[in-house]
Amino acid sequence: MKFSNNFFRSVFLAIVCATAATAAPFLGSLKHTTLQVREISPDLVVESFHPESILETFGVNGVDHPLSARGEFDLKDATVSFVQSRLNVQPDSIAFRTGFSSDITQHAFVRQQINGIPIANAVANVAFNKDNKVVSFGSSFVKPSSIPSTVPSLSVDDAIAKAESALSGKFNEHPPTVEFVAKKDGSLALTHVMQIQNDETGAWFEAFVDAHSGDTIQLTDFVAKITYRVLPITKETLVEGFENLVDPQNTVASPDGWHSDGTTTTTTTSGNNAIAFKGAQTNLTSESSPGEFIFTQEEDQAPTVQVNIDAARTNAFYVVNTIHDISFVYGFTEAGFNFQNNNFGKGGVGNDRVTISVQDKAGIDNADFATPPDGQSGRMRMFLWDHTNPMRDGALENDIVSHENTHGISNRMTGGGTGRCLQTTEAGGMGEGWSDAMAEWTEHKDATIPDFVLGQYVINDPAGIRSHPYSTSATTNPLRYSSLKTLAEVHDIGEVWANMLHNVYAGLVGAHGFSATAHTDPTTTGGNTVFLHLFLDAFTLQPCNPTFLTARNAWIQADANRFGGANFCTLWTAFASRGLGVNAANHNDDSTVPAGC
Ligand SMILES: [Ca+2]
Ligand SMILES: [Ca+2]
Ligand SMILES: [Ca+2]
Ligand SMILES: [Zn+2]
Repeated sequence: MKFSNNFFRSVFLAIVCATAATAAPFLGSLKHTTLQVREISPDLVVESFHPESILETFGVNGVDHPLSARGEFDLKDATVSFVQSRLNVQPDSIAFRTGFSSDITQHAFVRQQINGIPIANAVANVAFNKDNKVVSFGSSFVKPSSIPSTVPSLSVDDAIAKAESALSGKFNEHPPTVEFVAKKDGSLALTHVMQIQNDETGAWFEAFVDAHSGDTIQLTDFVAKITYRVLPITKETLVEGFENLVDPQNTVASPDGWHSDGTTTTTTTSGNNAIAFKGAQTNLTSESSPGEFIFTQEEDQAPTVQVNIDAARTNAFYVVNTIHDISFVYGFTEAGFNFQNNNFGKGGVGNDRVTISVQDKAGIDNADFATPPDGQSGRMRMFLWDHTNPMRDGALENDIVSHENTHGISNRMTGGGTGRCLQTTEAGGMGEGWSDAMAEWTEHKDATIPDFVLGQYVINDPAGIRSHPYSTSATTNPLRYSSLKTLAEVHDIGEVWANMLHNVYAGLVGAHGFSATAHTDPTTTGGNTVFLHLFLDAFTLQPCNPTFLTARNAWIQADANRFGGANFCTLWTAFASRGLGVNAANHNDDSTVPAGC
């Protein structure tokens, strides 16, 4: 069987462009897709490099791997042999990291290694269908131009001290590792890798300190923030109305409910999937009466009066648990790197429920979510918003809570639980887009496709906090793929992606109608059900640090895997309608759909 030589082409391209960057401005689209620039201080700008990732997809039937003729299928052996043959690399340069099976596919995540030391930003992911055929292959493997000594000149303690000083934070005791980092110039650096946090600012980095020079050369930023536009305050009230919901938990996803980890049962906003608190994690909301968390928000009172704090903790706890249960039945499971303390023996790493800090004092007019690797809690912080008097609480706008929570899903599912794979500007931008799109998904009530506005309650403005509503009208929302030429900020890029997904959603609901029970029943057939399946399935297929192009291709392949390609033309038509057609590239629009669509 013949294999294409995409690997060397992509490495070659990356090196050529890196060299060209010294003489001419870095090609705009590559800057978006391979770099993350963090200005830590006037003296320290860290330009983290992520080798260009490729995604190959193999349609409904998939392709063989070199061990296909064997009777027995072994995920690890099959993956290593496939990657080896595809990239023409030695088997000892491929380290199997983790794998799991969804209801329709099997997934493996590997990393490139040299002398047994992994290259942090050179990874690959392979998906197999139920017939054990390869259906997709993502890779950011590199061909290094030089390799430093594998014996650190600098001790790990010295490296930690340097990172603490450079990043104005403290080492958080998470065990450090030694890993290579592939750099923009094609060389490798040997690094000590450790997590540095600053409790005051909320910063939470994974720092890669060169084990020879002591410089901080690469960062993983675990924190994703929501941002806002400043708009005139209006008088309109947008509270949509509280309801008393009885037993909203889905016991398929949360077998012991929301207040038990199987051993300990609470009567507070603390459980297996999440803990909602204010200040210290001991400051929880307790039941108002046995079996009830009924706290009626006093809109005219400050958010900081007791009943409003309780309403905020209760609502945030409810939303995060609901998102847990929805995403669980669509594939964000224990083995799929989700957030739970007890994994009930079903794989993955536990002890990582979402911590929800309401009315967190670290910020204002914002919220954020930090996604460290599987096994460390996702950290959600909700702030107050001061556009109104009294101030408003982000924990009471479900859009905001859902948006933040979805950062945890996209960051965990892309790349197999490392939290390292939505770091480039373009991938981080899509991260914002997925978060808005998930918030929108949860709010649909029927087959109509109203324009969606995010965050109108917190700023008391029907226009919300984004530049445009998400809309099927190109007049209401003119954003297209080519908008990325002029957008550099992750939330702005996210709006382009979220608007495309709004149109994908509209196409699917137009084709299949709406399932009212899609939140709990993934076997329903409505377009909203189809959408959420593809939404989550595509995370696991796409490569580390995807682009709009590879993310789109992951959706197409996800549809091939789950629905036999039934939505091929619906998906292409929607993406192409916003410039992401067959020939789109380098942030140039194309509206072409495949032949036959
Ligand atoms: Ca977990
Ligand atoms: Ca809304
Ligand atoms: Ca809203
Ligand atoms: Zn965000």
